[in-house]
Amino acid sequence: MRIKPLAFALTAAFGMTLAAPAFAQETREFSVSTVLSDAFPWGQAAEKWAELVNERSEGRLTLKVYPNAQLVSGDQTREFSAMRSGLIDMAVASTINWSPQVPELNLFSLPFLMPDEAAIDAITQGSTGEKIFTAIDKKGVMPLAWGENGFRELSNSKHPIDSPEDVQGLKVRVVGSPLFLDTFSTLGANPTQMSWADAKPALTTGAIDGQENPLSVFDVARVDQVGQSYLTLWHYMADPLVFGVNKKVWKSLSEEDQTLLQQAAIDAGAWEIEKSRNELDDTLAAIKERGVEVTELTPEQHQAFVDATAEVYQKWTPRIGAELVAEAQAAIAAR
Ligand code: X2X
Repeated sequence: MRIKPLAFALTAAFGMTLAAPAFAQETREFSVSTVLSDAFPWGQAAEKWAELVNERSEGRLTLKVYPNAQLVSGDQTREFSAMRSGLIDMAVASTINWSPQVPELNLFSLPFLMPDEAAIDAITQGSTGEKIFTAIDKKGVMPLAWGENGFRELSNSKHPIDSPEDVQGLKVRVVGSPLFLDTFSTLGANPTQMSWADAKPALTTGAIDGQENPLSVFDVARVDQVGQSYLTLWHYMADPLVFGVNKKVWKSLSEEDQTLLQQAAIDAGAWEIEKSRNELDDTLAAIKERGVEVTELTPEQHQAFVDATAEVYQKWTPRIGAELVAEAQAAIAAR
């Protein structure tokens, strides 16, 4: 965070009598961390936030976006800690990357909890979402709004996947909390945890066989070019994005600027969610066009994956909070 003494310089130059209220306010710049750049919807969400804040504050507040998790040297699961300690002012972050520090965020990673977009909204836009924000707040970061990375689909370099048996023995890259290791181990895969920065090189060398990410990430990062020829649309989970602010930074803002910052985050998040959902069909068409073999599951095939991963709930429901999980399930059922 930098405070530019512009107001004082101008005041001095023009004399005290010309010190209009606009000049009396300092200009400030804040860092915003993201994992993906503005080539992806995720980075675009952060840039939109920056643009709205700059416009609405008439240039007083500047958000500078640092993509590729560079503020934590690519180690995306350290982002939350870095935000809490003040190394990072703000972030647009995946629930996956913050889940090691905020157990409640593992809710979204429970396999096959959310069947569709309305189910995501039923959680984030309702009382469950509020409770999750309270949990983030208690852990030391001020959450402001939701965005979306998207439903994560499974790709690999070996063969088409339409049953749990097909996943057996595959080396799959995952990130986040150990929940992901459990999901893939339960399916008989060989999951290995690594950052996104390390994933593409590992796919290129064949050190790993597969990965899971939203279609937009698969498409823009050209994951097909590193041998990922098979893609299964299993929608096993979706990671929302959270717009968040370091607590000290938040408290240093006037009430008006807090409102401005939060409203801009809400607007940027809503804009990005709509945009990324609208782009899905075209993205899938582009992926198919490039020769990727895309597998869609029949209801029976889908159910086989649901059954095969059911035990993840037994282990993780107590860690996430039984009440929270039940509330989310009820909200989804009532959507
Ligand atoms: O690392 C990933 O897979 C990514 C880019 O989707 C996240 O940051 C969760």
